[in-house]
Amino acid sequence: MFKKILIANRGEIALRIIRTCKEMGIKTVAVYSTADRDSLHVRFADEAVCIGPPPSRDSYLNIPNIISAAELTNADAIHPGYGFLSENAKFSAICAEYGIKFIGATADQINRMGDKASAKETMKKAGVPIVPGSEGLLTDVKQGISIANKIGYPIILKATAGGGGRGMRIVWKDAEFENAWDSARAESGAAFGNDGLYLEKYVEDPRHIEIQVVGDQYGKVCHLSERDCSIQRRHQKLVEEAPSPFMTEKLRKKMGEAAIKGAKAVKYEGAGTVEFLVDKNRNFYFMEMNTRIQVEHPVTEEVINFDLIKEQIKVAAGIPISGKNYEPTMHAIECRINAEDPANNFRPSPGKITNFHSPGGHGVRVDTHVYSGYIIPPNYDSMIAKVICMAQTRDEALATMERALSEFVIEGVKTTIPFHLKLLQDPNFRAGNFTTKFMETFEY
Ligand code: MV4
Repeated sequence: MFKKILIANRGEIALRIIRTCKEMGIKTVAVYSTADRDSLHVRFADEAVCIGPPPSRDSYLNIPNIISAAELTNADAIHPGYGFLSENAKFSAICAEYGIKFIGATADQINRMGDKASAKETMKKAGVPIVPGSEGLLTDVKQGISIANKIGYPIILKATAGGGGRGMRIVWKDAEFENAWDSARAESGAAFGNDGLYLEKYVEDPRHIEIQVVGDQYGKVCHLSERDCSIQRRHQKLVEEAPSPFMTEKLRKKMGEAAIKGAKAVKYEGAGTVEFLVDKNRNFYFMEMNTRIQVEHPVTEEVINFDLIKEQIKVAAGIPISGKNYEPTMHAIECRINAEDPANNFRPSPGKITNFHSPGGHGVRVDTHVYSGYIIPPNYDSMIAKVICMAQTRDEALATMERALSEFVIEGVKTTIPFHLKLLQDPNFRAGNFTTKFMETFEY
């Protein structure tokens, strides 16, 4: 087992990782930018190294500084958390080169899943259902229009280097194709330095349901059931839950098996997530595979009573998994609390938290790094807490969430708590009746 892990991240996920390391008897090294001097991850870790000024590219994305910090402190592994360097193939490769275990995917696995068109081909070959579309990248408008007519409109153009919705265009008819093509190409070229596009049938009004998987170093892969992440705004998830209110036992078995097949095809090692689109008839299609721990991992932890960070560390250390799959025995919902003003288009609201009282009690978990007096820097993501409520049924978990959010006091900055309280009143949300389009019409 590792003796010392460097956490190449900040905020709540850095704390989350430190907590599990402590329970496992592993020493921890925090890295921090000068904006995060007073952060809890710095205080909770056994050691801390400053890696640069506030901008991410100079600190949390600064590979030489992070590797130096690991060398200096003799860390034998690096946990990248989510975001930042967690899906950076170059960083994964450099860690390997320096004999530091990267607690995440190998450079090869990251590259194979990072290019969306080739990830889709890999999944297709493995027998995972995919949305009908172009085979690989499109060469020109003419070919695109021809394929669109074969599969039928509406279609969606996607950037192969994309994800998170950038470089995506929905096209309804031939006449719109060329404009969509030009703007998607320009957008993806500017955003990713890669303007490769592919095309697929547009699935109207789908749900976003993802399967958590874990693979070990010996080719074994299991699934740990699903999360429903359909409540999103501009490709930012707001609420996640497990199990999905749309799930059936039969569908979980099929999606779980598909996710395992896909992960095995790339000899996946570690914790990963296979994202699917699910249509109203419960047809499901591979969308993307994330090769990292995700923000919403706690909902899975709560419904199967399982520490996913501990599992990541164990498989990285070469411990084999049992191979059994997990079924949810509880219901869990997570509300992301962002320092944003929901009344003003979710505009970021950094600054000093003047008063803070965290909810608690039965069935309530709060993952956060903030406290009364904490100053939210403007440089990073605006998520300041995750409230995860769990109970035996969805209705009870919703009631617990309502109670927990109404207990939560955060003063000095605007937060998304009022938005969540309103969402909890919505009859369709309460009924589990929602798709990825929900936020387009929800009034708050
Ligand atoms: C789609 C789709 C409908 N049909 N693909 C959005 C992010 C990117 N990862 C893939 N996305 C979508 N791909 C087909 N063929 C609809 C979306 C989509 C979406 C997916 C999941 C969650 C929220 C979404 C919001 C808008 C569009």
